[in-house]
Amino acid sequence: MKRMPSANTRVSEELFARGCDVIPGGVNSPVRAFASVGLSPRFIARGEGCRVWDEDGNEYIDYVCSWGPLILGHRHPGVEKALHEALLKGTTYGASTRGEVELAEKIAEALPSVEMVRLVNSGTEATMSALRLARAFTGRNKIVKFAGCYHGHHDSLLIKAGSGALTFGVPSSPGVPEDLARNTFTAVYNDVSSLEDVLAEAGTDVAAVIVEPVAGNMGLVLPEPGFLQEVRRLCDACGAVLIFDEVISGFRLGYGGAQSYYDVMPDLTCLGKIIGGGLPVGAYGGKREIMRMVSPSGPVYQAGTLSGNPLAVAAGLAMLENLAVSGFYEALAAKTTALADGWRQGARAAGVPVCINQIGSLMTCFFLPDDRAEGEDAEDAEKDAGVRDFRRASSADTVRYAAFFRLMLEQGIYLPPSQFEALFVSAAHDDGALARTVEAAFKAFRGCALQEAR
Ligand code: KE4
Repeated sequence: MKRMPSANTRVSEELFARGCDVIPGGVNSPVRAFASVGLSPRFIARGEGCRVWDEDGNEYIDYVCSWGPLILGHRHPGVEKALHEALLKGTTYGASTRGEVELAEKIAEALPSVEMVRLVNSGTEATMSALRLARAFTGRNKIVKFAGCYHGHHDSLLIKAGSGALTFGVPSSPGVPEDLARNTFTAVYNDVSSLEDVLAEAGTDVAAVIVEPVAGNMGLVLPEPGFLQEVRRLCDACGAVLIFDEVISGFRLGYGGAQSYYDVMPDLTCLGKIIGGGLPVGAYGGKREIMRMVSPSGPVYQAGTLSGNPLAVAAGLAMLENLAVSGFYEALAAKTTALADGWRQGARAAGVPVCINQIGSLMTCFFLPDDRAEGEDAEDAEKDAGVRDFRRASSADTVRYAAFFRLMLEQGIYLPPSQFEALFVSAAHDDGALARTVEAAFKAFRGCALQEAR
């Protein structure tokens, strides 16, 4: 999409130009490039509470929050204090530390299905390791994922549904071997019969089914009532390991993650983001009988120079300590519900058809294609639209989302630069920031409608 010029971004644009010379796409993770919103990316200089400032001094209310880790906002005093104290002792030892044991204990205590945990350095490492472990534990090769769910960038999961009748996978990225892709099957999120068909097709060789219990990577899509319970039942029936990828939902949806929220217990859970308090951490954990197969207690090899890094562990422990507070999640959910309701009112007032999915402090505003029946108003469109799977999510109007994003950014509201991401609310988003955001949304929805009318 053409990059639109915008005022007062000279330093960000200079840095982006320099970055493009030495870093692929000028960024260290693709979504940061702002490609789908037609702007030059903002280079962030600092954050504080619910706000960030870019290199040109522009201030924004931040709803990316580093894609999830910063549930307490930027520079939380407790997290910062813990980091300072850890730093005074050193940065890394390549040896075990007290903090790693304490963080593993806290995770096992919080997540009902987790008896043992291994710390790694990213969500990708967590899901990659969990799949290897599931294959070793079952002695099987095939895995099943769901279209629209993202589990990091390792080969076995950069797969999309194959064409034609067979649903075995094809690579969704060059560099992924075809014959590896054939081991990955793709089902439809929220469609139990599609999972039944895929499992029937994959036969008795399915090692694992991996799912985001609350899907955050096609935009936010919630599990329909009973869906997760059926996934659990079908895994039990075929002997596959059920892996919950809770990299987003872990400690986000509640202190016990999605597995507690929906009361569905996976065999393995993958974590990241929040448990590192803003530093690089991932984790995978689950039943003892499975986890003890991981080296050195078992034959499944997995290792990491900085796994359980003392700084990241200190930040993670401080983060979790501040989350295990009565009423914390309820307050966060209430803030986000108010934000979602305000946006719905703004969209309705402007006659822009949207579907806003929200759970806890996660939210996505899907801009619906304007294929409403003649005379159907925005409210009906939202009601009957319901974005509940990848097909519906991927039909969202990304051009209109980009227009909305730009209009919000101009008003100092920094949203995820992609229609297919979730927006994150933190405890640092106070009523003033939320009210400002709703006010800006009313203007941005009106702006979208006016742009369309031209
Ligand atoms: P990382 O390797 O990026 O730490 O985690 C991969 C991952 C695994 N599972 C889920 C459910 C995830 O959402 C992610 C990563 N999330 C994206 C945002 N949707 C990270 C942002 C980015 O890629 O820059």
